[in-house]
Amino acid sequence: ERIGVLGIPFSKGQSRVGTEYGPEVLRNGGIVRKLQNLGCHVQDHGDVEVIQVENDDPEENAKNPRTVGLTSKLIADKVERVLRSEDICLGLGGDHSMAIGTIAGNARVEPDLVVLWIDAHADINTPMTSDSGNIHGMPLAFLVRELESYVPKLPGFEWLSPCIHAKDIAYIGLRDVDAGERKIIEKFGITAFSMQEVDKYGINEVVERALRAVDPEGKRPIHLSFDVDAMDPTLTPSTGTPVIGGLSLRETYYIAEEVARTGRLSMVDVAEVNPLLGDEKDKKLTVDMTISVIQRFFGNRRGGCYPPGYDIP
Ligand code: DIR
Ligand code: MN
Ligand code: MN
Ligand code: MN
Repeated sequence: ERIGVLGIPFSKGQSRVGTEYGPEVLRNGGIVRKLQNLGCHVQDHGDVEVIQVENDDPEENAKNPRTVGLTSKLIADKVERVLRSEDICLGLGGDHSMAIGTIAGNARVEPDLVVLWIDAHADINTPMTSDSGNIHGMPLAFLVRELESYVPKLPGFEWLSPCIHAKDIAYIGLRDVDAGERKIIEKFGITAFSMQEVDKYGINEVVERALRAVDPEGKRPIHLSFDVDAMDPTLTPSTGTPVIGGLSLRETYYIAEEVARTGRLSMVDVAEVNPLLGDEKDKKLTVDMTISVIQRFFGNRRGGCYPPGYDIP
């Protein structure tokens, strides 16, 4: 399997410094070598160029709109390029506004993709429903066709048109959802498994239902967007908006192993690692946990695995 790794050193979709160092700490943690050890053919495509627009005043309450919008276009172009030559793109963020570009770029290559969004948050605020004005809480609103009339064209976003349907999205891990987001989920019938449903049905049932809801026939490409705050903050403390009561390591591994097993992953986003938050121990734990989950998405199974072609020596 050919994996293209792409760094997205970006933080302007939210207000804390640090997520721009996500790609660096994940690379330093050995992510490329660890994927190679699984037998994957890994090509590191370096970092996307990020843009910083001067005097980027808020528009319709959204902060840094030009910076986020124009950087998202560069991300989309680069993701498209990577996916034309590789089987899967691994996008190392970066705050979660990165998904505007990664999903837009992926959809150019895989127009029939579905989105699995693993997050404590729904990230589907429109600029008007958002309290924070942070665009990392809005990426899906810019991408969903049914929301087009609810979302103003922000400066920097002229290039973007919505590319997915509300019914193509499934959430797992939600536990901090704003009122406007909840209304959107219900009004447009978005599949959403909060921690309440994870507790009620168990992670195995939740993953199966999520996959079946977006793709009953099991043949569409999967864009997996993983916000590390989906996991419990005891596991990934170095992140900007931790929420207690999150996914356990085993639940997260289960999601990753099952999604890998479909063989239909086209892109994995890894968002919101912020190595400047917490102490050294928090940072190391967050990076270690994140890398261990990424490996599960690319074939590392708890039951054991070996590279293609391997036999008993
Ligand atoms: C909140 C928090 N819903 C917002 N969102 C976060 O700012 O829109 N997303 N933290 O990851
Ligand atoms: Mn989140
Ligand atoms: Mn569709
Ligand atoms: Mn998020």
